[in-house]
Amino acid sequence: MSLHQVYLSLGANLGDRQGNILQALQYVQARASVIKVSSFYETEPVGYLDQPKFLNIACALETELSPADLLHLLKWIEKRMGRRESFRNAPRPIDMDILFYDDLVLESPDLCIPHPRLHDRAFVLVPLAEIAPDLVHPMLNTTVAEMLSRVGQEGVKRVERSLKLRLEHDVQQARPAVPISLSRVGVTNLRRIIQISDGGRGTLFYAELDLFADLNLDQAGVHMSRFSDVLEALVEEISLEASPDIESLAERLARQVVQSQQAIRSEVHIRAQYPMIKVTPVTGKSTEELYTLIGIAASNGERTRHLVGVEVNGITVCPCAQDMVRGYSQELLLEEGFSEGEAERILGVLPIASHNQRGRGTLLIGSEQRVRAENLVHIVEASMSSETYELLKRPDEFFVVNKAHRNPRFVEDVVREMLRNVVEVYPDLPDEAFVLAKQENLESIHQHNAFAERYGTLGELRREILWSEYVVRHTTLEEWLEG
Ligand code: PH2
Ligand code: MG
Ligand code: MG
Repeated sequence: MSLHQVYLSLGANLGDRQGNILQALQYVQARASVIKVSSFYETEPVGYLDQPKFLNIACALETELSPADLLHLLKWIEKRMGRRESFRNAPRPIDMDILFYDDLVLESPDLCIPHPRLHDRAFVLVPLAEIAPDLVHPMLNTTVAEMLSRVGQEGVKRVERSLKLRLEHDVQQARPAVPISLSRVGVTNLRRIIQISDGGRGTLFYAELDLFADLNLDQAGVHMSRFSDVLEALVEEISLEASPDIESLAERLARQVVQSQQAIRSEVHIRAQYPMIKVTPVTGKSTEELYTLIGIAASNGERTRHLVGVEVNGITVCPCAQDMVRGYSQELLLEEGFSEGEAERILGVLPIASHNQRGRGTLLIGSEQRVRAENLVHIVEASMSSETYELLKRPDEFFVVNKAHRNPRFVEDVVREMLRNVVEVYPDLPDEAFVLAKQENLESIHQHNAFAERYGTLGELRREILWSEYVVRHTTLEEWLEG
């Protein structure tokens, strides 16, 4: 089915004129795509003069409908919206006229295309020239702009779309009943598709965003719509040029939130679903894994700080249950007549059963220096009993089970492994950098989860791991973001 380019003129002079035109545009989209819509114009009535002023627009459509079917649809909409049969040029809640249909010329008793009076009607030509000045009339061979230059434009006035609303006082700007400042006010769980270039071409990701600003004690509310404004403007900007990484996107947003809210401080959190190709350990098959990429930023207008992080699933094996199984196996071997030494040797060689769980590790790093999220994925995976894969052929499955049972780890162990890996892998990061490592295990023998976390500056972590000094104070994420 081919698509036809159609131009319509819409007019209304009864009831809620603007509402009627918008309603008609909504109905027409049941069978056509609206490509362009002109501004709204208030126009003096032409033809039958003793009637209210009109509101007129022009729009461009794409549709598969034939001219007759399109006319049928437009008549249906007019009727659906309460238009009654009346005399020619009578006032009406909505009038929808076909101006052009491709470059078709058609003269039939109930439909003429192009519209026979369009070339001398300013209320048609002014809006049409706004969206299609170079369109050529297939019979007259002149452009819309040329036709417009030959008619008087008086009686056609561009108007802003508006509602009969009195926006006298701004409720958000009013004084609150309880004059106390708030630490964070904003929107959470805002869902968007974001674009990250990551070195190469831009890739689209599904993301959830939280945006906050602080609020001073003499203002009732933040402008919630400004958060979406900021995001919308930035999304438009990054559709031209993707952000290099999730943390710089968070940072750009944080800066713009501070400005638009006239806040002292802002904070932005982004979580995006990030696919990475992994290769299975034994059979070498490629499989796609989804990781959660995290970008966090805070700004006070002058200075901005950001973090990059990941959330990764893996498997952990319980060391404590494994130790009990080991003790039990040793008893069995001794009962079977093996010597203590033989039993030890056997238990040193064979894998030993335990219960295991799906673990979720989080690693965040805050630094001016670029840290790649992909690298953090591998650090977290290496810190659990074993990484996992979406696709596992049988030998791969055995690899995972065996690896996990040879690396039994509690949540505490996993967090400590992550920290040690970060300290040893990033000697080049400064002491002021921030690290947060967290592990949550979905226990298989309980309904509850096990949890462990450590946060602090890299300097604090180094003092403990490298110099064995006990650091009592752990710098929190909030403190680090404050700077
Ligand atoms: N429509 C008419 C007749 N006169 N005048 C204005 N200003 N706007 C219209 O849409 C209009 C008109 C017949 O459809
Ligand atoms: Mg008409
Ligand atoms: Mg009509």
